[in-house]
Amino acid sequence: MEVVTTHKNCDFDALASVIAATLLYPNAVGVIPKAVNPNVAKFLSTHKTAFNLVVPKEVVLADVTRLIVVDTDQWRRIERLDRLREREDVEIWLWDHHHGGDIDADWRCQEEVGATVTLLVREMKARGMSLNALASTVLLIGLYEDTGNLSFPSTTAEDAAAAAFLLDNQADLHVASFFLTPPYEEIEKDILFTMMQNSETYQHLHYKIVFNTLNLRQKPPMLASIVSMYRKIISADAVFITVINDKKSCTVIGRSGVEVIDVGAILQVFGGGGHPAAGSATIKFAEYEQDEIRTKIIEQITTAKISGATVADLMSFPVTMVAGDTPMDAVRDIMQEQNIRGVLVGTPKNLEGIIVLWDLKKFTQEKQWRSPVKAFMARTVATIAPDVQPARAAQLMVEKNIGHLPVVHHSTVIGIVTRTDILNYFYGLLPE
Ligand SMILES: [Mn+2]
Repeated sequence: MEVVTTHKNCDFDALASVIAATLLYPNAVGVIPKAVNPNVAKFLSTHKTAFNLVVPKEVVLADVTRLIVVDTDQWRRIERLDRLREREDVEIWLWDHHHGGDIDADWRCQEEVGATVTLLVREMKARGMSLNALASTVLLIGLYEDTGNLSFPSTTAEDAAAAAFLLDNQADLHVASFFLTPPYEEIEKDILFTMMQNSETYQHLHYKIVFNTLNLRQKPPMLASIVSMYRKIISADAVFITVINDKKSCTVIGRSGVEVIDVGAILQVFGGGGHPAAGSATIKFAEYEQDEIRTKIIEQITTAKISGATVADLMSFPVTMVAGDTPMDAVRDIMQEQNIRGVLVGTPKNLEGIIVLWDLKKFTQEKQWRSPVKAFMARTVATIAPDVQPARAAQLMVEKNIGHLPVVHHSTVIGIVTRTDILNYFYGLLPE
């Protein structure tokens, strides 16, 4: 007997991947863990009979010859069928888009795409299969959920092509959006409100990390999406919400909006998992006490290597600076000669202001050109540190609507980044 299964707290990508695998391997029985996400439960309550699905305890382990695991590569996330792990007569196959787990498969298709479903769709396309509307729809829901409707940074071109294939096979977007964006209910709004009131902020470098603990009498169906929304509302770079389940355990839900804070990797330490942007872990208090969890998360964030470029890599230096009494016509000549749009006023140790080309365009009278730059410069200058990621510089430029950011280290101007530097960096363009 062949069985396909997936992780506990089964989400739509997991469910869709199980269903896709039962289509690819018609002899395989789909096994869905007891714990499924609320929107999956809602879907199954109306659609279960359409698919050949059972729960783990219905499987006669002795009869299993092949176990196909989808959407996880960790044994501890598998309900009951993890007992097949040591059985030499059972072949283990794996389809997954995570990595770093302990499932040592005999055969595997494991790649970093936005959703596991994409890998299974690839195989369907290769076999020239077509799907009915129902199967296409559930696969599309899985794909959209894991890729944020193809918008998460983990999305690949192949995910989008898989979506096209599913739409070609009559996936129904009305049904999909019904399960992808269920309406918020009163209890969910209350939780969001509670979270807004008791957050604990931790600052690491320039990142805002927010912790929150929730004691809920009832776990609302949309908790994960409330947490995502919460992160955006409070403009945190990452949030970790501890939901107390009972006296024995809690579930930590993590969400991140920055690459450097990989919540999936962080929560893996507690036996959970997920992606860089979203993850969760169920933790027993016998293993970690509540305070320890927070300390451990912070420890991991602070020790993680910040890889990739920093502002120091893209800034220009030396920086052109002029004294405050420099006449405006001289400043204009400097801008023209050096082909720059902004000039700093003062000295590296004493930044007094900034004048940009735009300020000059407002000049109407000839005598203004003879006036000193200090009469026209902006005196409040936003600056940035050299060890910050370029994304933070971009964010600051957008927030303050400015095109120049002096780079300041130990109270000294050491360089400047401009909009052009940022654009060149993000689009991989070479400097002119
Ligand atoms: Mn997935």
